[in-house]
Amino acid sequence: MTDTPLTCKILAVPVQEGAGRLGCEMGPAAFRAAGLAGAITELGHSVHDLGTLMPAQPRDLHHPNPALKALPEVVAWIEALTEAAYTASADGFPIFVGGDHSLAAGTIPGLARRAEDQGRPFFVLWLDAHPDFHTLESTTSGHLHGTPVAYFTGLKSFEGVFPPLQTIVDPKNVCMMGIRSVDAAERAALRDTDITIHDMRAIDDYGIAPLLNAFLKRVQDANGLLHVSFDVDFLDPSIAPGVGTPVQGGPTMREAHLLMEMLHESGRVSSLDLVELNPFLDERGRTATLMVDLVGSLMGRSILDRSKGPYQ
Ligand code: Z70
Ligand code: MN
Ligand code: MN
Ligand code: MN
Repeated sequence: MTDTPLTCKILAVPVQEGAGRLGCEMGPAAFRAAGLAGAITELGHSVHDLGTLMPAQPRDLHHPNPALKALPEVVAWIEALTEAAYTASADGFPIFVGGDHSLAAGTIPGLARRAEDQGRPFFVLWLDAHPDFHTLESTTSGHLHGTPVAYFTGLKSFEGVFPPLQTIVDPKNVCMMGIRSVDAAERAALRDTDITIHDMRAIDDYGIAPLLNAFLKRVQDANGLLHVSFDVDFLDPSIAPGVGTPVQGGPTMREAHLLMEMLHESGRVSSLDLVELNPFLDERGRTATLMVDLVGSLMGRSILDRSKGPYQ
């Protein structure tokens, strides 16, 4: 258990070109309005606002898959994000506030490169209804937010199109939870990876806690750094309606808080993506407010004082 105060560095990333619906670019504003910074400082941490990222200059890019949407624009965001994530992770605890999930195609390679510099194994916890494991060839929607995991785990499809990866994330170090919407091509491709995938079936069968504990033990044993990539559509849409691609049958508020509390207690989390909040589709800010509450749990809020350990 760690209660060391953190220096959180919040970077706003209003990318929405990777998603099929407009509105994610308002994500950072909604997180701000819902009190993200205050929820963190209230717990004794400090917050540095890194402001709003701008994408690089889009270049002419072509790919044989005609379905691909906004390829030059998304690649321009990824270029800027990779650099920004690398720089921001030199010290402190970076929080990347999106924006759609194509953001993770920039943050994760930048963070992985930093971890490699520091000689630390790098792990990713992917919280999402979707595995986002399409290649540039396999996506039929063409929405690039459906591709980041295939890219940062080093699939060849992206070579010469997305920025070259300085550090590939070992698929064995990636754990997905909450998965319940998988396209046929993703399902086939996931059979051939070493990614740990806990779909909703597994969560129903075993519960969040033992599945997460097993992964956290691996991170602990390796003295690893852990990045959490939190897609809001991980949550059940009955509690989190403000997303572009809601999928029924997701984790409850209680499961999500438990998960965040356990992550806090592990002391292993070193960076965070908050993505796919779509304030256009939210109901009176309830999704943004819930997400801020969940960040509070990740940052150390607990119902009772647990400093003497659990269940004393
Ligand atoms: C679908 C596609 C997706 C996030 C939706 C959905 C992908 N597999 N990713 N929301 N974050 O369009 O490729
Ligand atoms: Mn989509
Ligand atoms: Mn996603
Ligand atoms: Mn998703």
